[in-house]
Amino acid sequence: MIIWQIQRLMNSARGALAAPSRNARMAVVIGRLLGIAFIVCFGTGLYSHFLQDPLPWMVFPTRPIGLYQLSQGIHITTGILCFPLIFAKLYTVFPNLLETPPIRSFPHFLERASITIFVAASLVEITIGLLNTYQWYALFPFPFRQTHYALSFVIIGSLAIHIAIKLPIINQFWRKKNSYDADGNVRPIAVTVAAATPVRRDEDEARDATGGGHGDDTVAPTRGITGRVFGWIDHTPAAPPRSSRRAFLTTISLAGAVLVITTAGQSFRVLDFSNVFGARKKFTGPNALPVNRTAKAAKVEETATAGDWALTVSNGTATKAFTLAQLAALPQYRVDLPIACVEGWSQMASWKGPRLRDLVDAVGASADATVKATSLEKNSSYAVTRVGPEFVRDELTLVALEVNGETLDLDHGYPARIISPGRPGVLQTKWLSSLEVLA
Ligand SMILES: Nc1nc2c(c(=O)[nH]1)N[C@H]1C(S)=C(S)[C@@H](COP(=O)(O)O)O[C@H]1N2
Ligand SMILES: [Mo]
Repeated sequence: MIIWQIQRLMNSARGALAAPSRNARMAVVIGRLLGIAFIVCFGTGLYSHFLQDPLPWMVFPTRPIGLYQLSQGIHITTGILCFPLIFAKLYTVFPNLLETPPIRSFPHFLERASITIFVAASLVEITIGLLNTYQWYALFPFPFRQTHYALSFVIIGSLAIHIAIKLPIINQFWRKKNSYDADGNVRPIAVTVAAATPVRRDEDEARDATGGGHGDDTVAPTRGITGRVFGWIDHTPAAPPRSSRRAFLTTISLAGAVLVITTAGQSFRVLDFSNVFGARKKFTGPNALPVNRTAKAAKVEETATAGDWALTVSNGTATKAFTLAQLAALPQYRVDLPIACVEGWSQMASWKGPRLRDLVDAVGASADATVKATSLEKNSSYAVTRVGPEFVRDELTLVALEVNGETLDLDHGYPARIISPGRPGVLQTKWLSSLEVLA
């Protein structure tokens, strides 16, 4: 029968793909790491998302000042680490793609569908995330943040289904001592549920071919083609060399370490020296600070340097305009706060200027007022931000006029910009034009 022939072909392909690191224990070991990475990315991603798109009742911590910087640094670094982990995991389970028959039952269909969605969504997610750190937004024709956010739920949902389905295998191979026999061979999968489709061995097929009778259909697990109930085929060849399993893990760890060492310096200062692939390099740029969007790109060169620039501060009908000289004549504060970009790079800087709360109090803002900050920049999603009361009232939130002991460079938001603790860089509006107190 043609089906059996295809099946035999697939089986021999699986046999050919067998490798010491392609076994259930390895899948669980890598899967655990990947699971942790996904959950960390999901949590830090949600935090970043809601800071930018808060639900009405949300209030955010303003201390420690580096909280967002840390959270986003972890988000990006863990996301980058997902690349070697996902490829390792795919390598480990790859022969299972050739499983035959492709779909045996409804649960089996669910299992394969959820894995397909999970793998596809994950690869898209980490790829667009990585491209985003290099600001290659133009490469994809959909809004980055909304897509990245929506996909994360697809991933977490299909991950939950995947884990639920694989629980018996995860459980069996969770601990090292349950995973190997005395010789260091990976134990076969314990098939605990009667198979919906009887497991057939090659001998059975051979007998079929020669017209022989059927053997016992309920076969005890044997290495090579068993464990079908939950879709796992153990691809370990007869004597799996422990050393090559170790070599596999070492390779992945090395790949991960190299990626982290060469990129995480954009987020973590200790690794600044080895940051060669990170999208940003610390302490480069005007005022010894990287620039995310230049004044030229934002088309504010003229308006920001106009002699009649003034910051309009309003609360209903009460309006005051502050010239640069008037802003500089207010009580000045110096604060150390990081710019922490959603794209992962961050840098500490020393800012100076009046407090935001002093400015809005001059027009009678209430203690729980939200402030809308508007930039001179037009037609940009970064041009307007809402500053929640926890940030407006914070003594560290400034309308900065200086950074690192110098007048703000035009590219850093001259004449004035918002700087506040614990918020993403994208909300630290540059080239301020007005502050409006919202009721
Ligand atoms: N008006 C305006 N403000 C802006 C931006 C912008 O494009 N336009 N970019 C934001 C982003 S994404 C970041 S990370 C910070 C970077 O500040 P810097 O360029 O001074 O380092 O500014 C923020 N403020
Ligand atoms: Mo940013």
